[in-house]
Amino acid sequence: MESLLAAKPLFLASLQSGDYVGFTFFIGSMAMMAASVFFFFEMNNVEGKWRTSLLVSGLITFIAAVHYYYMRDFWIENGTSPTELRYIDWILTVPLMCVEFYLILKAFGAKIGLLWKMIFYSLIMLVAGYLGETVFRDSSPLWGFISTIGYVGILYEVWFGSAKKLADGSNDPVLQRAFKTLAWFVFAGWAIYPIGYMTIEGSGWLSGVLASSSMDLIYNIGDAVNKIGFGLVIYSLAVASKSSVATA
Ligand SMILES: *C/C=C(C)/C=C/C=C(C)/C=C/C1=C(C)CCCC1(C)C
Repeated sequence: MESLLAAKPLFLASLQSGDYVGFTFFIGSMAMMAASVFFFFEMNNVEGKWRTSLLVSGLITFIAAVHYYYMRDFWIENGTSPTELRYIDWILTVPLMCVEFYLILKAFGAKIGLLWKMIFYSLIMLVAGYLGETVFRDSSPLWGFISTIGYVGILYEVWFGSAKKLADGSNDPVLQRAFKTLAWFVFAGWAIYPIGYMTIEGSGWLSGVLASSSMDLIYNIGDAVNKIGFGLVIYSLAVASKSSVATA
């Protein structure tokens, strides 16, 4: 019995004061969990056509909550980046964010091809980023560049491409406002991640300027802003469109 207790890892006890990255892993896992509960429960308070969008918002934060739970422990135990868990999370949640764009534009003629195109760009972005952080660490700028091509593809879709055109053609000011906010999240919110990536020790452009431990701090901030913020925009859209129907 005693040896069993001794073998149990006491992660909570080992969060050191001054471990700010560790703090953000704990805050992140709790915030993602709370956001999921919020989105799941609020599904009942929005009009039928918005329920799937809210469900997807909740799934995004829920998938992140589970990964943060593991990443937290990984960080406490090793003091290094949980790169694999991070990218497994992103490879699930980023395509789901593309699904959000597709869902809100579906009523205005979005085709499934748009969704696949955005998912394809996400895969280029994330696979190249993963390779640059792991196997090809010494040439991380090159892989960061390839990753950025995927990122720019998504940016193009939501700022100038077919997604943008569908939103413009919708004649729905509530949708247009929400779409614009989401497009800003992709432009400014997602741009947080490459900054984290550039802290890769040795080859990263910011290596020596920022400590390499700031990578996880930056990624954690990015995830909180983007996953919870993005979901809240969808939620506001659902609520606003309900009241605009009621007052019409
Ligand atoms: C919830 C997770 C999200 C929204 C993750 C987004 C991740 C990115 C936008 C990552 C982008 C990267 C680049 C554009 C270049 C360097 C490598 C990455 C993968 C950090």
